[in-house]
Amino acid sequence: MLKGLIFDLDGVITDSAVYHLRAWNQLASEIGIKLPPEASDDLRGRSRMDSLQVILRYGNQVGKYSDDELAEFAERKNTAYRQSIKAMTRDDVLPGMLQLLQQARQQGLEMAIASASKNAPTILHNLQLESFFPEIVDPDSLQHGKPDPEIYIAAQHLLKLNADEVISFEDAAAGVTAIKAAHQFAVGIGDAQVLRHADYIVPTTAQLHLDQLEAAFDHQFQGLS
Ligand code: B16
Ligand code: MG
Repeated sequence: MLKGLIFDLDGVITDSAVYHLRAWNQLASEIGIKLPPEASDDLRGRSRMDSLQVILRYGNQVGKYSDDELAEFAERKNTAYRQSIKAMTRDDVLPGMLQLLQQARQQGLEMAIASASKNAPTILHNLQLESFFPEIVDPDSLQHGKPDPEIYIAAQHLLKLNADEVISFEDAAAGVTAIKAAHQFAVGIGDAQVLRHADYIVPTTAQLHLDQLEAAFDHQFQGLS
């Protein structure tokens, strides 16, 4: 039986993924790397330092910099990113998400955030969504980033639920892999090919409807029993 929903933040609740990409592109060009279009899917959902390694790989620069230099690059990107998210408001919640959250709350479903972003609390504050999410996984408490399942298992434990009692939402292939490795029901939002391992895929958040999600979840659950 469905008892909880676990949400990724960037690309699911709001489109801060575009701000991440813009800030990474800026940093990449400053160190002489031109990112190809497919980098945008590779960067989604990865932790800050993992993202930096993805960028260095694209520029054949892995191993070129000291830890201090890497930390300075990450800090530079984060400063640019934080500047972009300052102007976010309730209007930046993606279509359909507020209704989904309100309906879920009315039905008594537990909700948590499983975001790799250390900026998640700031974004939730700017979007005025803090009251929906008493439980947010602290990414600093984790050993491994997505696609490792750790963050989704941690969110499920915060909600005190079992894997077969939650639906988790992702826009990133790495995130869907993480959800499936946690044995949870995965909803992918975005490109059907990129997110093909999800249990249920929609092109945008506007196509998310709680009744349909519950029907798909129940169908899969019955199929297993
Ligand atoms: P920060 P999510 C992820 O958030 C982003 O998708 C990813 O692009 C970013 O690098 C990561 O957070 C870390 O974010 O630099 O703000 O700590 O999709 O897991 O909500
Ligand atoms: Mg995401």
